[in-house]
Amino acid sequence: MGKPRPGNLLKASALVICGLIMPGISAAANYHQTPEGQAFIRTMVEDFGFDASRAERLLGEAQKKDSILESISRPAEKTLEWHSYRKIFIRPERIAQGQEFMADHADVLARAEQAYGVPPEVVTAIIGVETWYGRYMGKYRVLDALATLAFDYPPRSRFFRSELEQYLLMTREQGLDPTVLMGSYAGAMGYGQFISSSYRHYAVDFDDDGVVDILNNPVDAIGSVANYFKAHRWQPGEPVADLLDADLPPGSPLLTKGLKPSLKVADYREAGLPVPEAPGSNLPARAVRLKAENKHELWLTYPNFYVITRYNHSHLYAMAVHQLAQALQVGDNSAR
Ligand SMILES: [Ca+2]
Repeated sequence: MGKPRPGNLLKASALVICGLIMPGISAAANYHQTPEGQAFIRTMVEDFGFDASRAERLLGEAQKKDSILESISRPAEKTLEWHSYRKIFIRPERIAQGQEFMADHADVLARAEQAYGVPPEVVTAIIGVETWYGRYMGKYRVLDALATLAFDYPPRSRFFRSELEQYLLMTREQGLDPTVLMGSYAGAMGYGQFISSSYRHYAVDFDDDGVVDILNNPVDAIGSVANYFKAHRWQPGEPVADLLDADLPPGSPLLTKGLKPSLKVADYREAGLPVPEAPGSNLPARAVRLKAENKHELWLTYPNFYVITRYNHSHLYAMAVHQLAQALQVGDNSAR
């Protein structure tokens, strides 16, 4: 990302989980022989000290995947209404397996909360939405995904060339083989589906074994997701969102544009909306209207909701994470 955006990738995992994506036709692309590929190799050599023949060999190994180009143009967040999107994520199996994940990793999740201030159910919900708790971390080679998008997808080629560059740097730093790591169609990796730049910026060695491994090591993955949230200003103890027993007409000035809250809780209270007592008047807030089965739901969302959208720039995504986290927490409480 010019700015890191692991969650871009989320879009990928949602579809993978739906079983909509199959790795399809691939072809030797000979990216190392194209002018763009040659320029990329020069950058790796001149700016980052890569060996020219190694950079050339890596790029030459990358395969073009047509299915990746098909997938990137139709992310679930842009094609589904809330009630359909919700069904992908808020379902009994995903809640039950999330509770298992929380029980299996209770100590690590508690340590992550202590270190980064992010509750166990929120970290678990992210990993649950992204990869079904590590069960589906992507079926494409990251090298193929990033090269295909870097060199055969003009609308975002600049971004993906940068991610490919970050990927080669990250694998070098961590001593990982860039030809074997697997990820989503957009190159997102591991339990929390970090893209390369986020891997380099936010992933942490949470078990202190000297390697940052969010693909095979759930301890590093948990610490890394929590660190990402802290870095994007998750506020411990602050609310995420409240469902209001009210509606607003489409086009109301209280339904502000943009994901970032631009009004305050007080503005919604003054407009007569039944906002719960807890959120402070000065807390930034944004009303979000979602299409349920037979009606609309009106939610008041707060800065922590916005933080979830830093993982994937979609309010549907953030609401799915929030509701899954709540479901996990309810189960956790009832088990005590
Ligand atoms: Ca580690």
